[in-house]
Amino acid sequence: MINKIHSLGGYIHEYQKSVANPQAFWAQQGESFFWRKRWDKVVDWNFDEPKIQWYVNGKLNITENIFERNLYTHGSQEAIIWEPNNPDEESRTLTYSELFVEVNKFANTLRRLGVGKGDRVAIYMPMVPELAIALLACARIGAIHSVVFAGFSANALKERINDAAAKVLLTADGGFRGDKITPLKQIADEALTNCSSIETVVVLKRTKSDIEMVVGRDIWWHKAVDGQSEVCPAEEMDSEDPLFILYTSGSTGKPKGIVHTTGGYMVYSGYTFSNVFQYHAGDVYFCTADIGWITGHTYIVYGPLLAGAKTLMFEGVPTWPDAGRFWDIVSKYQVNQFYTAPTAIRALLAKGNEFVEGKKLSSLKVLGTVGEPINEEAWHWYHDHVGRNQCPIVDTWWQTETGGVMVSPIAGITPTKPSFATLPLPGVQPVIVSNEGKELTGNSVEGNLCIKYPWPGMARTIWGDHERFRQTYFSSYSKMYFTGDGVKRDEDGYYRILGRVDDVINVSGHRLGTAEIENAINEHPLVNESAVVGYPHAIKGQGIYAFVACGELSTGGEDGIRKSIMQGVTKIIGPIARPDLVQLVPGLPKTRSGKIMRRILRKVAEGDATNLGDISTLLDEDVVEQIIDGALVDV
Ligand code: 6R9
Repeated sequence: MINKIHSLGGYIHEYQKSVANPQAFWAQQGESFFWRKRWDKVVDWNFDEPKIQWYVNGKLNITENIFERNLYTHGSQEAIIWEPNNPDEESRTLTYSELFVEVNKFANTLRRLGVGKGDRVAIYMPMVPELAIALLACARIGAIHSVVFAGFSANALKERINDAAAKVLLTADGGFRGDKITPLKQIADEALTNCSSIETVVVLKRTKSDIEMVVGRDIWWHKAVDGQSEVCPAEEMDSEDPLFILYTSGSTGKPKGIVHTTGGYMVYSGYTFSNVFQYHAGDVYFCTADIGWITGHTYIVYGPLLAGAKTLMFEGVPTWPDAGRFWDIVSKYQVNQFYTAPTAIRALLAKGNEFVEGKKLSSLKVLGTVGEPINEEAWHWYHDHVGRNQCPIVDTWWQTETGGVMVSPIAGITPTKPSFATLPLPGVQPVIVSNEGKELTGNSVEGNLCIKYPWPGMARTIWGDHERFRQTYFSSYSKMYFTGDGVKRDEDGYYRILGRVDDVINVSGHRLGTAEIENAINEHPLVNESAVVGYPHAIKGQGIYAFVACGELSTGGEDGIRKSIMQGVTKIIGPIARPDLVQLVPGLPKTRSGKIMRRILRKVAEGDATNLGDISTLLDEDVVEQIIDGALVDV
């Protein structure tokens, strides 16, 4: 059993303990799990190299903690409840015992394909139970999974496969999303024309799309699994052996392969899941994220399953067949904890109340949000119309790099305030730092959010590039992890996340690096250069505004070019990175030393050209005038 907080006093007590003696605190949390060999030392760290090790020399397998540890008590209970894209298709459930069998069989399949401890397995799949099975099968045999969100393009998939030098790719013939089918295998084939490390592609039949199978490389999932043993001994892992790689965007062009390891991630995902959502045995928990993102890894798969929970996995989208789909699912399965993103709430709010009214939502006890700041209007709608004023909202702040929730209310225990992530979880020591690197103590302060002590779930490195890891997170402020977010601590000591302070934008809860999008735009043959900024968007939170300087505007005129630029980005990264607005400009505002003055572009994109700040270093003021004149938002 994972230790649970039951009261505000209990939270305060645990928090104080965790700061006074982090090692004792995390040792106590570690005790809740099954270790083949106990750790010698709880933590060994410095933020200079940086070196971060938790549960040093502990030996374990995370799947033994999900299965062997839970089977006696939970064997016949549902582990995964799966709701298909189409409400008319039959749903599926897998009990812990059934899931264990599937995981073992697939783990044996992978072993037979020559996958062993430390090998990388790339996963490009729709939201079906086999996706969760794939993750757990990798973990069972010590292979490192690298899930690539099924909305990414062939090019993005290729980059990620090559960066990790994955040996096997797991995919499907296609994926259902609303009334569309994503041709996953076809996209994978395109990616694989340039991936020399891949030896085998395992293809799950899902959409029954017409696909090509490459002889000697591709095998069907069901055929590969057929006849495999239901028993697969777990590989013994060191606490610090990598569990998975997950790519995320940063302020420079290339995506970063964030590496999470086994022991610390296990303790952190299990502890935070049980506490933040106040999960009780028997509850049905539904997180609407895709397993292609960290939220899905930690709070659809690992956290809930470690806690022996019933975790609901949904294949489809919130607005198909209509905008009541989430609420139909909540009522169908009597969901108790529901976790989604502000962008989904805003999209559903915009469709009107008729889709939520009249739905049977009385089973709901806790509502959660993640991915971006939640605006007050969305918070109140969620609270009043979905939660019917009965459910606490947990606004959970965290990142791919943090592995699990960092700042959040404990459901029903921490008093909430709309759009505040409230207080740090036990074991988390946030600090607010000025741009000059000075720690701002006390309340009513605003600055950069850093963390000054390690926690077990934190990333350990960037795959293949530890120096970039150091540089990105540990060089801005001495001896601290820098999150890239701005934050305010109000008069009550509550934290409100203000959004990114670096060149990362957050579109519908998806992190995108502006440089990554610019690189894609610049591939267009007519483009000389470009600058991308975020702008306020009613549904997506931030939209993508691209300022693009072209040479000749001959082919197809301005509209044609704008369209082909958008298509180019979709092809190179994926539809999530497609700019909402493309403004063709005569040039970009630059300083005399040739730096793009993004501040000016951000202001224009926000629709405010009144106060552009100091423009004395600007090379050519006319360019700014022309940009303002041609702006695609009201300035
Ligand atoms: C889990 C996840 C991380 C970035 C993060 C921040 C933003 C996430 C938030 C939030 C305000 C919240 N973010 N949760 N901002 N309030 N509750 O989303 O990971 O995809 O890596 O994004 O998302 O800006 O730095 P990831």
